[in-house]
Amino acid sequence: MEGFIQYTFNQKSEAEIENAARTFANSMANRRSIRDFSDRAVPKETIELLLNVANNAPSGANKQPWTFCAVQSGEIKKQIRTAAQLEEYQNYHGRMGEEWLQDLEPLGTTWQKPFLEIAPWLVIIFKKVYEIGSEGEKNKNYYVSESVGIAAGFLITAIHQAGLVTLTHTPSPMNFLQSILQRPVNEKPFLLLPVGYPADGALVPDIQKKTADQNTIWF
Ligand code: IYR
Repeated sequence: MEGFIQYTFNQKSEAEIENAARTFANSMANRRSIRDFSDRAVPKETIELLLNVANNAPSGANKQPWTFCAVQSGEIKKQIRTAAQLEEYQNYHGRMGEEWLQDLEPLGTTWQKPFLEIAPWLVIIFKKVYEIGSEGEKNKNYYVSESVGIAAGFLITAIHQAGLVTLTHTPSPMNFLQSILQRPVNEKPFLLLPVGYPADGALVPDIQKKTADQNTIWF
């Protein structure tokens, strides 16, 4: 059929599939959001490979409505930390409200974000609300937040599988990322992921997740 090619399906046995699913589920159950980073370097090539995973995510009409900014520059990381902390200070001192602050208490978060300078890489994902064509015209993207959310999930998974750690950080509001990283008007900041190694002895909150069966209804 014109415009189609054969899919190369890697056929496994049922036992292999169950094994692979179990191994992967166990590995992913070990993933944690890390806020205490080491400054140990991660090669650019590794970040490139991880971004390849995210970039191959499915997206509405295959438009890939995202831009990844991979920041290693100490100068830019410092600018991002300063701007993020200015916003977060406001969040933690009134903007979030009591209920929100209480919900965050078990996570031990504060307005201070040292990981924005310490982590060797910051990956900032922008969503492209629309495309700007070669004549400056607006072209449509579809299901933009869903698509970019899926790509972000791929990236978080890839980071963990590679043996590195990250944090889904959403400084709020995060328009400052658009100006610091000089992104055009059709791109809006979506998520910031510091990527690297945990600090020696890094702690994570002792919190539990509901089990999948608590969140699943079978029909
Ligand atoms: N953006 C703030 C607050 C925050 C909000 C949620 I929802 C979290 O799960 C964690 C933090 C911050 O980054 O501290």
